[in-house]
Amino acid sequence: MSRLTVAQALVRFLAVQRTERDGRRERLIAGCYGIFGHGNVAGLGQALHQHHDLLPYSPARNEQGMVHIAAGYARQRNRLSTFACTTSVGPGATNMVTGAALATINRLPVLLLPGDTFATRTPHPVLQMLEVSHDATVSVNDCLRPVSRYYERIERPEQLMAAALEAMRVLSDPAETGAVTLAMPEDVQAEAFEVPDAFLEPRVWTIYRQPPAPEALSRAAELIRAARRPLIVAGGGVIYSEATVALRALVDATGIPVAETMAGRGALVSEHPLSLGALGATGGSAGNRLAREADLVIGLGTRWSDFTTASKSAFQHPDVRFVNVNVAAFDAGKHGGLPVVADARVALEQLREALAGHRVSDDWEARARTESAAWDQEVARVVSLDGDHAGPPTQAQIIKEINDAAGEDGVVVCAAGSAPGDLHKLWRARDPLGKGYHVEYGYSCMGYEIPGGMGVKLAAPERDVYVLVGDGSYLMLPGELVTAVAQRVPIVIVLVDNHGYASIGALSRSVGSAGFGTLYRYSENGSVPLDPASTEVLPIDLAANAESLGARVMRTKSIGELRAALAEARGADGPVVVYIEADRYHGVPSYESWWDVPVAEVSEDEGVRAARESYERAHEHQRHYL
Ligand SMILES: Cc1ncc(C[n+]2csc(CCOP(=O)(O)OP(=O)(O)O)c2C)c(N)n1
Ligand SMILES: [Mg+2]
Repeated sequence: MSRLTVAQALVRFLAVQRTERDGRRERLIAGCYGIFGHGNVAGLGQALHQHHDLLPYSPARNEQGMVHIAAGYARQRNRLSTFACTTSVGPGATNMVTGAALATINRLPVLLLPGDTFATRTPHPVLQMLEVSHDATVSVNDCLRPVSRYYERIERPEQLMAAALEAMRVLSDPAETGAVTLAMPEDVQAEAFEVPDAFLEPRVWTIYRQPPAPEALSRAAELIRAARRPLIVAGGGVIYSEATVALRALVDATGIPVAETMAGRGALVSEHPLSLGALGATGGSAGNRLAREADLVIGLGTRWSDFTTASKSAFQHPDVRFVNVNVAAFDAGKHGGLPVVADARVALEQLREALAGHRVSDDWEARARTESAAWDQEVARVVSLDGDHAGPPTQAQIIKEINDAAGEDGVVVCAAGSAPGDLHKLWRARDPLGKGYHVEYGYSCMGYEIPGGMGVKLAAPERDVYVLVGDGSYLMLPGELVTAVAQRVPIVIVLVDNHGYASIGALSRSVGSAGFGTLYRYSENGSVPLDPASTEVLPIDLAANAESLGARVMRTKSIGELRAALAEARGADGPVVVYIEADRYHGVPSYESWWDVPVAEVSEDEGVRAARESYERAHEHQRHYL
C-alpha cells in the first residue's frame, strides 16, 4: 500500500500500461499532453511534475489540438499506443469535444482527462461551471459522453482503480476503441488514498487476433467461389491489423481486385496490377467502374461511410451481396452482409487457405487489369498538365511533388478541404505496410492537419512526414505549430493558399449557390458580397503568420520552387512550412460517382432548379442493401 493522491496514482498507473500484439510490446500511454488551469494544475499538474520521468508531459496550445496529436499518433501506431490529455474544467474540457469525436469516429484510442467541478460541491458554483437548476449531476463534461466509447466521472478516490482498468480495456480493444474519458473533479484529483501495490504494477493488455467463426469463414469462401465478379474493398482495419502482406497474398492467389477507402488507401501498393485505387465519391474510374459491376463485395475493415459507398449508389449489380470482415460486430453487420467478425489478417490468411485453387474468371481479372492500367494513365495525365497551364500551380501538381518527395517511406497527412479527395484519387501508394497515406476522413476535421501530422511524426520518427493543409484549415488551428516548434518536431507542412474554401466553393456552385460565402473577401453592409470579384482579396499573409509562430518558412511560387523547397526541408530540426499559392478553380474532376448533398426543392434561381433536377436523377441510383 502507498498513500498517494488520485492524480499521483493515475500517473503512475498510466506509465506502466503496455499493449502486446504478436509478442511485441509497447507503452499504451506514451505520454501526456495538457493545458493547465485551476481544474488540473494542483492535482494532475502536481503529479505530472513529480513523475515527469515516468510519464513525459508536454503542453499544447489548444485542447482540441492535443487530442489530434494523440489521434495522429495512435493511428500511425496502429492503435497500440496513444497519449493522455489533461485539461482544466470548463472551456478547456469542452475544447476537447471535437477531438474526441474525431477519435471515436475514426476508431482511434485517446485518453481524455478533463478536470471537473468539485465532487463535494462545497464551493459551487466554481469558476467556469455550468449550473443546471434541475440536475446537480450535470457538468459541461457531459458533452463528452456521446463522443466517448467509455465515460466515467471519478467521484471518490477508490473509484479510480476500477475506472482506470475499464479505460485501458476499451482503449486497447480494437472493436471498442475511441475516446475514453475519465472526468476528474478537481478536489478528488488532490485527495489521497491507500493505493494497493497491485494497482501500480506493470500490466499488459494483449490484443489477441480474433479468428473468424469457422462457419462464417466457410460461408464467405462459398460466396467468393460462387461469385463471378468479386471485389475487395479495403478499409483502415487492414492497415491497423498489419494485414497488407496477407491481402496481397490473397489477391495474388485469387485475382480478386482491390479498391480502397480513405482510411484503407495504400492497403495494396498502387503499382500492383489489381490495385484499382480509390472508390466512392472521391474514387477513380477503375474503383468506381468495378464497384458498379461487382456481384460480391468483400469489405475488409471498413465502416462503409457514405464516401465509400457514394451515398449507396456505388454498387449497382441487382443481386450484389456483401461479406464484411471486421473486428467490430457493428460494422460487420452493415449492408445486410455476411458478418465475419474477425481480425483482418487472420481472416485473410484463412480465406486464402479456404480458397486454395480458386481464381476469378479470366474475363473479370482482365477487366480489372485494364481498368487499373487506364486509371494509372489518367492519374499521370492529371498530375502532369504538360506545362500548358497558365496561372498558379494546381493542387494535383503539388500532390505529385509531395508524392515524389515522400518516396516509399514518407507519410502524407491531410484531413479537410479539396486535398483529401484529390489525394484519394492521385496518391501513388508505395509503402508495402500501407503507412504512407494518412488522411483523416472519418471526421474530415479542419485543423487536424498540423497537430495530426505532429502525432504521426512522433509515432514514426524514421519517416518523413508531409502535412498538406489548406488556408482554411490552417487558420482553424495554427497554434499547434508552436507545440511542434517547442518539441522540435520536423514535419514539412505544405500550406496551399487558394484564398478560401475551394472545396465548398465548388460544392456550392454545383448546388446552384454560386460559391456564396466561400471566398475570403471584405464584407459589405454586414454581409459577404454576392459578387466576390467586387471586393479585394483580404490582406492575409499566412506565411508571415507561420514565421511569427517560430516555424521555418519557405515561400514558393512555382512547382520548381516547391520541389527545391521540399528537398531543402528534409533534415530540418523543427517544423518547416512551405507556402504555395494554388489555382482555386483548376480542380481534379470526379469520376463516375455521386455524393448525396440535398439541393433546395424550390427556388427562384434557375441554377438551383437545374441542380435539383440533376440531384433527383442521381438520387434514383441510390439503393438499400438489404
Ligand atoms: C471544423 C470544420 N468546419 C467546417 C468544415 C466544412 N468544410 C470542409 S472543407 C472546408 C473548407 C476548407 O478550406 P481549405 O482548408 O482552404 O481547403 P480548400 O477547400 O480550399 O481546398 C470546410 C469549411 C469542416 N470539414 N471542418
Ligand atoms: Mg483554401
